[in-house]
Amino acid sequence: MKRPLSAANASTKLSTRRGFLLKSMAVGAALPISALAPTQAAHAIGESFPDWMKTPGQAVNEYGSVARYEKHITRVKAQDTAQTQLFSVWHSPIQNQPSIITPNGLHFTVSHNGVPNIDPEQHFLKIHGLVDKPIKIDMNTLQRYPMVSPIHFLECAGNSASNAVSLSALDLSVQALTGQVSGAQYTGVPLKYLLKEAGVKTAGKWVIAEGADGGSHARSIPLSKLLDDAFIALYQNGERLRPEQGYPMRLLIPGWEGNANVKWLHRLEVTDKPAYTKDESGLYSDILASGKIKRFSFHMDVKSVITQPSGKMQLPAQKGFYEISGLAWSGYGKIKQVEVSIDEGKNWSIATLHGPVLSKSLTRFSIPWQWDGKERVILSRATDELGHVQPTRRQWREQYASYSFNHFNAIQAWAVNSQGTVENYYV
Ligand SMILES: Nc1nc2c(c(=O)[nH]1)N[C@H]1C(S)=C(S)[C@@H](COP(=O)(O)O)O[C@H]1N2
Ligand SMILES: [Mo]
Repeated sequence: MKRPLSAANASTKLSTRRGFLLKSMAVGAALPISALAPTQAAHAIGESFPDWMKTPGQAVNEYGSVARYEKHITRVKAQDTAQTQLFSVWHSPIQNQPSIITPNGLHFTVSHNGVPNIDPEQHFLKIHGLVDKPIKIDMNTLQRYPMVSPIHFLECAGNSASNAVSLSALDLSVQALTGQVSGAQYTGVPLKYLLKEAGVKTAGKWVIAEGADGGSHARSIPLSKLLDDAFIALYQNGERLRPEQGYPMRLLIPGWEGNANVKWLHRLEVTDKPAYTKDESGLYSDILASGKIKRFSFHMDVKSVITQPSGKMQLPAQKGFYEISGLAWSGYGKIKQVEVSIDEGKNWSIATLHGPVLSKSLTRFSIPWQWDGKERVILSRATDELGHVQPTRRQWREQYASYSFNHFNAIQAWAVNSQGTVENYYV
């Protein structure tokens, strides 16, 4: 990452992309060794050959795994939640994710009653209630329906909760603070096909979705959303859902809070009103500043976070070139713009969005930065295609009771001190 930088060049401003490209081209042109074959090049620079160039490699396994040098990149358990084997919350290492897709083994996960071990041969999906013809579908039959394959983010409503309620900014990594979000390409059956087959009666307005885990996790979803873009996911990133993600099937409700995306789905009951289940009237509801409770807050709001550099990181040099990069998403649609500030929000520059920029999906952004070695507070602010803009932490907290923690989407600030240490910071 480090690039040569003369003192005269040092600037507190974000450097222009063009300037950066010109500089890196000049560096490349000065390396004639790139023109030589690898073995000749090793001789030319006086290096001996490492073992792997002199011995045969290993055999391939049936199912691949990450390189042994990358095994330290893992999910971590949430630090701010009382956890048991049953209620468990694990965060994705988003600081190591330079992409809109999270590898399946690193997807964040929240389970309220452990991970059930479901035999797909014995698993059915029932659709009943206010329908003309109740249906019961087994996995083999479900596989024969037409499927869609969109890319979406999934985020727990409680993501970043400690930034919402902790009065001082906790010195934690972006993974610990905001790792309850992941991105994946799902493949599954649109719910409109199944609901049409069952024939929803005119009185039907809501659907109660229930999981087959021991606690029967259940949520009420407006019928209109299920007929719009919701689907039953069977695959995630090209393989069958992992047990933690709801194998053999889960509800996928694009852009809506994680909790409504019922895993291990086994029952959809069409009703005329919501059921007010435990999860929609307790833990996952928002308490307003007035003390009133919002009944439903399904959408995940527009949000972004700089993942490089981010909390607990140490910049490798005292000053010089860095690329600031991160992820943005909105439960309402596409990300339109991400702005980055390196002076605590006084000035903002527009970051590059790296495509594909998809609706209700993670979107990667980046911007080059010439760090002058002085203390800096860096922030990112996302805007979605409907014009929603990330609020400041103060603006966010004004809406809610001081102890309300769900749906926190305020601007995340990182303080970079003159030693290059990066820390969580409130603006
Ligand atoms: N059946 C069932 N579905 C569930 C849950 C659960 O405990 N049981 N947890 C919910 C919560 S709180 C979230 S944030 C998402 C997490 O999905 P993931 O584990 O695939 O990331 O699943 C939701 N669906
Ligand atoms: Mo959640």
